[in-house]
Amino acid sequence: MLNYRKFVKGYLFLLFFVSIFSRPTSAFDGAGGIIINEILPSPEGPDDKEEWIEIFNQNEFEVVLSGWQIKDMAGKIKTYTLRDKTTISPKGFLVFPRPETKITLNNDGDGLILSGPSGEILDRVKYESAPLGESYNRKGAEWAWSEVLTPGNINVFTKEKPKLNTGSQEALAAIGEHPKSFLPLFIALALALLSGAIILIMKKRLEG
Ligand SMILES: [Ca+2]
Ligand SMILES: [Ca+2]
Repeated sequence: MLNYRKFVKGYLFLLFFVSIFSRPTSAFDGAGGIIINEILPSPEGPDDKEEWIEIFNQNEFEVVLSGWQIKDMAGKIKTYTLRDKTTISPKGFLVFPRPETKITLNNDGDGLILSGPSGEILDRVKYESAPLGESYNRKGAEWAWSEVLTPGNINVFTKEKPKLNTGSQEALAAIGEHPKSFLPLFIALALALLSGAIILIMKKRLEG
């Protein structure tokens, strides 16, 4: 015979965990969902004037980016700190031109790291060589070069098969956004199963 009290205890324990893990994330709590979305390392014109970096806010809320940083990975490494109180609107874009960031995107391979105010890495991208006049675009979990440049707008792709960058995919997996989104689902499922079991047991007890 299953112990009814044990089940109730377990149920309350689970509720406790749900209350901890399913707290809504605010703009200042981890600040996930800001991604490097498109970069232009090798523009048709002069690199030192026409390179740019686009970031995108996947959230449904505005995020304040005070103290956030963008840093490149190769050659002369430069860290750009976003201006204090910089905001990015819900589902909005921000484009940082090279004259502002002073970050050089090397045409023969480089990368970018986006980090939050505490230095936590929130996104990164790497590329091996940049085709002239093409931007590197995020396409879901993948990245692809595109002849259509869309600074400040939704990315557009002109090529059928994207050149995959496994490095950036690994980095994406490490960001931790996905496990976070699966956890509440898993807990909800566990709760549903447990609730079902409790109802069955109570029903049996009532019948008995
Ligand atoms: Ca360049
Ligand atoms: Ca874009």
